[in-house]
Amino acid sequence: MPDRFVTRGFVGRREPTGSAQAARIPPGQHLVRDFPVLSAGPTPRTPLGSWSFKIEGLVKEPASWSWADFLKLPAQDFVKDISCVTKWTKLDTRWRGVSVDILLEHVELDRRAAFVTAFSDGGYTTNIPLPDLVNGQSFVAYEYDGKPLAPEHGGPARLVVPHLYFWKSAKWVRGLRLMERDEPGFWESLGYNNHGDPWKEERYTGD
Ligand SMILES: Nc1nc2c(c(=O)[nH]1)N[C@H]1C(S)=C(S)[C@@H](COP(=O)(O)O)O[C@H]1N2
Ligand SMILES: [Mo]
Repeated sequence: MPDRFVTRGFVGRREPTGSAQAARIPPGQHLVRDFPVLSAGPTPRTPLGSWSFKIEGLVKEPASWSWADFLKLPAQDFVKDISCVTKWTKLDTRWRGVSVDILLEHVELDRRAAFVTAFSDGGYTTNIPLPDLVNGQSFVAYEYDGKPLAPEHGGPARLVVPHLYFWKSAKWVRGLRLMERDEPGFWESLGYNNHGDPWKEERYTGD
């Protein structure tokens, strides 16, 4: 980072680190430029040939895609800011993947469906209210920064729910289960907040 060796006053056209950027950092968070890895266990390595993505639970018929079928779904590029409850925020992360809206078009939701549990290889789960996943708010990503998503960051595919703390963005995600009631996932059972909005600092149970 050569910028560090230049007196700030002389870096004329550099993007100001002042108000515009600061306004994008949720309370209690600090900016990082690297991409930390936070995994509760070992990185699972499911061969793509046995990978699938499922939508199950309160749907008329479950949906399931193989890796090859998943790649045929309409994909989009997303540029999003992400915030981890351990207090780092990273701006303008670049992803490619499939909007959860597109995935849900393939199922008929039961009218009782109100919450979602995302489930992953390795047994990780996280719970998210259905309204927080729809209308362009979340996607299943398989590329990061123009390259296949690295295994330590959740590759081959991970959920990304950028407006909630990053523990809601399940790495190695294998499906979404529609449910009537909210059911705490892995971190939520260990004292983290059921919802996790960084702008409201919903870090722990009871925040
Ligand atoms: N399957 C799975 N997903 C996970 C985790 C995990 O341990 N296992 N950690 C969560 C947490 S706490 C964070 S902050 C982010 C970290 O993602 P990263 O390692 O790509 O930065 O992934 C989330 N998703
Ligand atoms: Mo985290």
